[in-house]
Amino acid sequence: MLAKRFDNDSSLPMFEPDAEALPAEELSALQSRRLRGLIDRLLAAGGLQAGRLRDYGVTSGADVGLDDLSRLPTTAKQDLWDNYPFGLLAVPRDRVVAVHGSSGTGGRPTLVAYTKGDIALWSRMCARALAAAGAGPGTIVHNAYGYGLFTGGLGIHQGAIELGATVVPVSGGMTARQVTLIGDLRPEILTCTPSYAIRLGEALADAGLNKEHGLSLKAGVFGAEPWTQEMRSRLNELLGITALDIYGLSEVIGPGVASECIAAADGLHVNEDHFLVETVNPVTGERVPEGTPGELTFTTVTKEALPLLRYRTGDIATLRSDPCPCGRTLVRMSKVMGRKDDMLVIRGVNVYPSEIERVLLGKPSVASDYLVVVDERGAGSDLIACCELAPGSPSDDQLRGALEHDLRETLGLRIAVAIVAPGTLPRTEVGKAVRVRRWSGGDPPVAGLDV
Ligand code: DLL
Repeated sequence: MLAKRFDNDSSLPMFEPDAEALPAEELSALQSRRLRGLIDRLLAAGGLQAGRLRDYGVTSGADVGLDDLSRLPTTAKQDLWDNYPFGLLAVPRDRVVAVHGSSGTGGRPTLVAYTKGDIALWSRMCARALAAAGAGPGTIVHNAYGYGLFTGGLGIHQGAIELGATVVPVSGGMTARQVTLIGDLRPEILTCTPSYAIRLGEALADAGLNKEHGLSLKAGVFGAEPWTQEMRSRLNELLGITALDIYGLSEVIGPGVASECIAAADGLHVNEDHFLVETVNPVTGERVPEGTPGELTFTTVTKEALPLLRYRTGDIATLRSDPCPCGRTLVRMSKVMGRKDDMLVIRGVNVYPSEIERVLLGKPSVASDYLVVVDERGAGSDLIACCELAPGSPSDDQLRGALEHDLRETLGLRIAVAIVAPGTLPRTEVGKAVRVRRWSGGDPPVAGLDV
């Protein structure tokens, strides 16, 4: 019975079919109603967002329709930092039942707050994602996202419980213990970052567990960092699963803003009944049409503690609204190409680390871990793509030249390739993978780098 759930069957039950497969006109009507409600709540709460709305001449939700959204003021991470920790609350402080956040670069985390209602909403969003991956009541979910302030662990945990699945709250790290638990409990769903899924897949293979022998996994729900189709192929092969993407950010709610369905595994359905999505030009802020890469911008129409109007995420993706075989009518976003602040500008050419990943992982003899070094020792910046040979691949004198050629052809940029000894590149056991390091002098960031 459970096995059938993972057969890429487009009739798989949705967690909330009434919302996930809503006809377009009903969805727009619901969104406009909720948007008006949000504007009224923001105005009533006072503070930063109310002030900005009034500056734009908005004094009531009734002033605003969905078509006006792209003309309303935006919010950004800086607003959360400036109002740290509780300055943007739209409810009294004592209605907040939990805080979460993401580690900031400058020490202080970006903190977000939840009411009981927000936690219930978040649980439903994560239950939707797990159901879209084929999980249902009783499905064992091995949850290796980190538990704590990070939203990954507890978000998926609550979603699994909401769905009635059986969650194994193993958190990140301690890989040997994870291998034992996967062997013993036989989970069908694995949830973690894609980089940790590679780590775990290699450890499972070393322990003799693979898709031919003993591995029970059917699907993976991977997110919190950018990953490519080439990484998907690797994960599918290594773990014998369908690897699916899940997207989210603390400021909007955490994981569960958008996720892929196992029926198509082709773009992430945005839960736009709760999170209105736009893509905008990252420089001008103008809305861009479907299919054009732009900065994802979300309006949280139902969140209580920390509702945000037009939150500029910094994440670049495209949107598409063609029908999906799974029957969901929700708009789909592409995989995230990268964050606008992760974009490297090298000799005038814009490059996201994920574009380099696509080329490197396109070659089966290259291992899945890689690091892009920005060599800043000279006058300008140069890139060095560091990789290792895949386990069991014979050394190949041509490989480096072939990769440099493919990188130049694909990205229009000369990028040096360094193939370093296996095990040299940094591995991520806990938290998000680090894909870029800067080298402005002194020792190279990777041992054995001889470029
Ligand atoms: O990473 C929430 C999450 C947890 C999503 C588990 C999916 C799974 P933050 O720590 O606030 O929240 O980081 C949010 O991570 O703005 C993106 O830049 C990046 N990100 C999240 N999911 C994806 C994804 C969580 N699927 C930031 N692909 C976001 C690419 C992602 N980037």
